[in-house]
Amino acid sequence: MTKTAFITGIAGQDGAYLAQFLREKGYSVHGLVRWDSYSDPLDGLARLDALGLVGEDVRLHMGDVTDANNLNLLIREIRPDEIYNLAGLSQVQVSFETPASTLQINTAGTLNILDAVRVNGLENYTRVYQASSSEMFGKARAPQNEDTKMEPCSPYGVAKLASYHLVKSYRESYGMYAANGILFNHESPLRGEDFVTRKITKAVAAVEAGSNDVLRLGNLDSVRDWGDARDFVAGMWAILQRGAPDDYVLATGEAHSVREFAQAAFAHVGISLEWRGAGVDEKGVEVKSGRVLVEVDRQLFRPSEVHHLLGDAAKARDILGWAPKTTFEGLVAAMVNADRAALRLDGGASWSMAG
Ligand code: F7E
Repeated sequence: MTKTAFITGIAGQDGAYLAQFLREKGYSVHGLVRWDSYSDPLDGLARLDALGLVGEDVRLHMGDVTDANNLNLLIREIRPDEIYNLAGLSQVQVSFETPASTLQINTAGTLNILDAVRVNGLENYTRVYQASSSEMFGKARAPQNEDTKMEPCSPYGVAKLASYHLVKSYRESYGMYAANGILFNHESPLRGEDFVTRKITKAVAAVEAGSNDVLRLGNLDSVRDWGDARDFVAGMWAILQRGAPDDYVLATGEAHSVREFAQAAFAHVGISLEWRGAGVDEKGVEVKSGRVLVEVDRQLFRPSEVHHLLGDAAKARDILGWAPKTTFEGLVAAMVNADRAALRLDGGASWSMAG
């Protein structure tokens, strides 16, 4: 029988790849899209478009996770077998500037979904996946797994941690199949340009094409466990296929600094970088020409930073049989190559270092 999935945040990186993955598995896919994605479909739905998911492939519904009534009616109408709650404010830096709306979207939004399932009497029918995040670990020592004490240090991390507990609470109180995927950073060519990986790969492609701009970054020492979003959406699905709900870390188990990511991305286009100076005066310099390609910008530092994220996904490997396929080098290469191709397509006309 055809299964039905409902994805909130379907217009985002993970939503688009998950929709593609589920369509390939024969699911009927419904997605929640905010009005601004609808009103500017060229921009808002660009990722679904890029994956060829148009027309009949996904049924899009206008709405918002903060609108409980809207969600309630949609979930009653769709009666999904599986809900993937991927909607949310995903930029940690922005969450410091808009903490109240971050909690509204990333916590109350989750509550609205869980409650819509409950009040519609679907608690024994609909399975709920919650996009929890490694940002919840905050200051906790690496490596982190499901048993690590969580010490979030951003409004984003706090909001996600509250949602994580709501999921556990609904699972225990109402017997719902509700599960957390605690995902470490996962990237792709569809990543937004304000995340550090995509900002770097876009800049590298531009430098190769002749741009004279300097790439300005914040904390180069920050260490992240970066995986490929396409591997991770398969893990989200696997989390909902077990006999009983549980929470799982998804991560690659390999960590690199922002500095290393930038170095690897430039190396991919044949530019060898060396680092000179320290702190805010540190610069990434092209070995061959002595030209400065990377500078540190104090404005891009966060009020409080998660310094070292490195995931231990042994539980997902042992129980779900999940393991990422893409290597760090493979991810960097895929992202740089996609940005090179995009630049060739638009002739470099719309490129800018901003973001
Ligand atoms: O930052 C540093 C920055 O914004 C990574 C989201 O998907 O993963 C993501 O959150 C690191 C941070 O991702 C720049 O300070 C340096 O230490 O790419 P990011 P994130 O904050 O780790 C988690 C798991 C999520 O759940 C989130 O939704 O890079 N960094 N220079 C910079 N970061 C940005 N954005 N821009 C810079 O110029």
